[in-house]
Amino acid sequence: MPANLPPQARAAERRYIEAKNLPDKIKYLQEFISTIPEHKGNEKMRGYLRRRLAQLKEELELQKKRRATSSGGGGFSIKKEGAAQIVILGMTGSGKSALLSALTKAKTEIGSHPFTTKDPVPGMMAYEDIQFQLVDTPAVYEGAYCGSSWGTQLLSMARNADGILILLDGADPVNQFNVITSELSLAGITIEKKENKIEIEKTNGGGIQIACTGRMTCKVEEVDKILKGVGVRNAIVRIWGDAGSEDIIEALDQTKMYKPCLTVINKVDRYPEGPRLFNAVFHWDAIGVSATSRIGLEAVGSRIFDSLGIVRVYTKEVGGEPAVRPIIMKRGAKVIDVAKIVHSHLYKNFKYARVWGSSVNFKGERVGADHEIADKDIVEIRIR
Ligand SMILES: Nc1nc2c(ncn2[C@@H]2O[C@H](COP(=O)(O)OP(=O)(O)O)[C@@H](O)[C@H]2O)c(=O)[nH]1
Ligand SMILES: [Mg+2]
Repeated sequence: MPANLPPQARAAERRYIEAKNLPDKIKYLQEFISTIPEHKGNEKMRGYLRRRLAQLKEELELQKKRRATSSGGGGFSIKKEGAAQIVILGMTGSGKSALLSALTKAKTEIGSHPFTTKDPVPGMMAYEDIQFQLVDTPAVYEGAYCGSSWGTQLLSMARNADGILILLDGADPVNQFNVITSELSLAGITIEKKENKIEIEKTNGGGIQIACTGRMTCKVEEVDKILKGVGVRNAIVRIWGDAGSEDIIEALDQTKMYKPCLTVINKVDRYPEGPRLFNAVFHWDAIGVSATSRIGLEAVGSRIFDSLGIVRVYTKEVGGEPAVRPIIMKRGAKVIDVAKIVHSHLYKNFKYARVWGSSVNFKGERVGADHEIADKDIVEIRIR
């Protein structure tokens, strides 16, 4: 492992990680690679960085193309409505349009010939007391990320969405999942929540502390150097599973965008073994449905809700009834975050809150600003 990178490589690495735009990222990554001494111990690192460089270059091309096409108008854009916008991604014939029809009132064409759907079509799907906006789209195809037609627009729509629903044909779920996730990856989108693997929490002192549940494939001093290189002197680095220096750099490099994702395997009426085929290959959560035979559809709403990592909060005034419509917040949000969203006055003068729901032990329990709310909590904020 590159334990002894020369200072100019460290400096280039730092500029690379801190770069705010793609051309700079590419420039500094090239510089970084060229300053890493060529010996055997560095090969894995260089290999990883070269692949990353190729990806960044492709992304830049994509951006240029997008700009060129958007000036001519005609880019896909669907105004967001409801609690979240979920873009349905799938290959042609997987049943995207059939799924939208089954779950919403939207009118969309279901075809027996490929590429029936030419433009995105939104529809609202009710889940308990909220609604999700599902968007039916033209098919993903191999090479979509650099495609000249709708491919790039489709993937940029996925970037803008709150979540993705990957729809796989039960006849061929493994191959389709591979194609779709690799197109997403090439377009800079990841559906794996990386924060779960490595978390870097800056602290005020104590140096660099590492907590790793697996095996470190590089020396602790190496992690130390990488972090110091980007100006982080004190931090707790939590790592789930095995990790090496490449993973640390990747964790610091935020150019890949995470999107919550629900994977759905369609046509279980005809291919009941689809989910089993899929699960034999991927350790990845997926549900089986049939859009046309209406099998398994009741699970879709709650699974979308779970994958988004959101909670519903109902605010309440003293002596009043809870609001009918919930506020949608990120899981992990605290009472003070609710106050901030509702009104700056409540936030500035926050004293305590009373909470009804599963996050407290008894109804109307008094809690402080840092109390973490749970889904369906009712919150009454008291001010000074
Ligand atoms: N057997 C079966 N066929 C389905 C199902 N869902 C869709 N289809 C059929 O698959 C074909 C393609 O569906 P469509 O919704 O147009 O696919 P899209 O290209 O992904 O929008 C149509 O002939 C549908 O009737 C399903 O759950 N079971
Ligand atoms: Mg369609």
